[in-house]
Amino acid sequence: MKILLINPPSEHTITTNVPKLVEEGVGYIPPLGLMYVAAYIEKNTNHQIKIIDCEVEGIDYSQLENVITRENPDIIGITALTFTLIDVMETLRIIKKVNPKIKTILGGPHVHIYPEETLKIKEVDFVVLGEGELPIINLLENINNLEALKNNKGIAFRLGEQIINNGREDFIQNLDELPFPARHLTVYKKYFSVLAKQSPVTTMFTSRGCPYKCIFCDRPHLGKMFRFRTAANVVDEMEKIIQMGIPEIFIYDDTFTVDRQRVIDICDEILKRNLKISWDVRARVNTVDLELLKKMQQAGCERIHFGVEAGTKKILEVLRKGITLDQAKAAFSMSQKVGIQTLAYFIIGSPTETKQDILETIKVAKKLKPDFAHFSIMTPFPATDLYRLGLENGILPKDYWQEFAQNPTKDFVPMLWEENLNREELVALLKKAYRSFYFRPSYIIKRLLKLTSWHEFKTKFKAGINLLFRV
Ligand code: B12
Ligand code: SF4
Repeated sequence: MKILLINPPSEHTITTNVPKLVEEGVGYIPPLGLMYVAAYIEKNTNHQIKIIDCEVEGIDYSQLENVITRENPDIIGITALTFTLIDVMETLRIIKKVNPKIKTILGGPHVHIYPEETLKIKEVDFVVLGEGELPIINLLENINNLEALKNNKGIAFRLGEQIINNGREDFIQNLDELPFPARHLTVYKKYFSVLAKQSPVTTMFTSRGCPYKCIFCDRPHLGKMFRFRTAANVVDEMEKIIQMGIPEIFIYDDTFTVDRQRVIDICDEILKRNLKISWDVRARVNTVDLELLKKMQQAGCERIHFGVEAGTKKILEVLRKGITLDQAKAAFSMSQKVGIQTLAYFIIGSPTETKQDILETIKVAKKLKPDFAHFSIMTPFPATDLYRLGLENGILPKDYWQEFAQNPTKDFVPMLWEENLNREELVALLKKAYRSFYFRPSYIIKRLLKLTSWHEFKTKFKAGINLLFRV
């Protein structure tokens, strides 16, 4: 069979209707989930498989119709985020227009949260819950024999009037058994990011699952249990990436530093093999120390993204972040000391937060002296504790995400947490946060002095101009 995996055009991503001031993902980031699924299919079956990333390949909807007609696949798989559902539906509509016999499979976080709602979309034939690697093989074996799929975990579908859904497959325990993501099936030389020092960039996952309990966060499909790959396996993948001519890696693990010894082992392995590769990670301020950071820097770690979220103890507690401001201070100052760049994330408009609290967050953001700061307005995401809390206490009047999943509309605007401040006030404070962080002469001079290449100057200059015109 011929299988096409599609990352749809990004024309209707649901936003919070808040100006997108600085976007972490300015650039194009590879569709890692699809690359994992593709690699597993390649390894375990003889089916033909191809990935189309409409975003980076510059394919719009009219061109997509031609691509599907030309490729003439039997099956098409798509990743669905709640926020990309409108684009997913547009893609599905085109697929069935080209050939109604093409079987469609959706995977990703959205379908895991809302499987039954997703199966109400008539163009969806199957949804794959949780991690896609194991269920997709069962599904491909029996795609024309629904009776045989009836008892399988991880696959949901319509059978007559009934919806068959046996829940997700057990999590993969030994992540080393997975083949490396199928980068070779993508236009891997075209991925880049404003944050990167070099291009092209790629992404990696060295672990799955985050054990922490932040109230606003949900990664439903990969679970809360931290599962990790061994250092040798991680560094083998890095070697393959270098051989492909890719000099920089974004490690997108939810929290790279959960297990200190594993981080040291990975760094030692990179150093032992003498690999020249730049990488960055997402971590928590309470999981780093000077010795660890030094080791990471020696092994090529360029940047760490830390979620600080708020500048007051009160809000950190409300968010169940499990960090203190002292830990934040220490983490940023140690990173600076060893020469690792930092990016700090902050959220404004959290439960019980006042204007005074937000002004304090802006102050703390400047005091920590990160290289970059990212501010956003609290938007309750589906299936989070925050969303449940809002529904319970009436701050959020109705289950609007479920309604959206059932009946997706282009003009949908997610609610904010307007307990003390309304949308306009929050947007004004968000703009203030960006202005006061980025447009300080001391900050601008520091950044100019840190530029190391023409590529870096060009991408960062473009992002700076963009910001200037938006705030
Ligand atoms: C990297 C990342 C990004 C990158 C790159 C996106 C990309 N092209 O992949 C950037 C920064 C661009 C980004 C942007 C956004 N992101 Co994002 N992102 C992530 C992150 C951190 C990692 C994704 C990843 O690579 N996972 C690793 C792989 C292995 O997992 P996976 O992709 O889920 O795939 C597995 C399964 O889901 C399944 N599967 C997935 N697709 C398919 C398809 C088929 C056919 C099958 C069978 C199986 C299958 O099998 C895969 C292997 O097991 C996740 C959080 C997380 N931990 O997953 C958030 C996450 C996916 N993002 C999220 C959001 C909200 C966004 C934005 C909307 C943010 C915004 N406001 O702009 C945008 C949307 C961009 C877009 N148009 O797609 C949410 C989605 C929540 C939801 N309910 O849908 C997540 C879960 C984070 C969160 N809770 O906040 N993101
Ligand atoms: S915000 Fe980060 S640390 Fe908190 S639960 Fe989510 S992934 Fe884990």
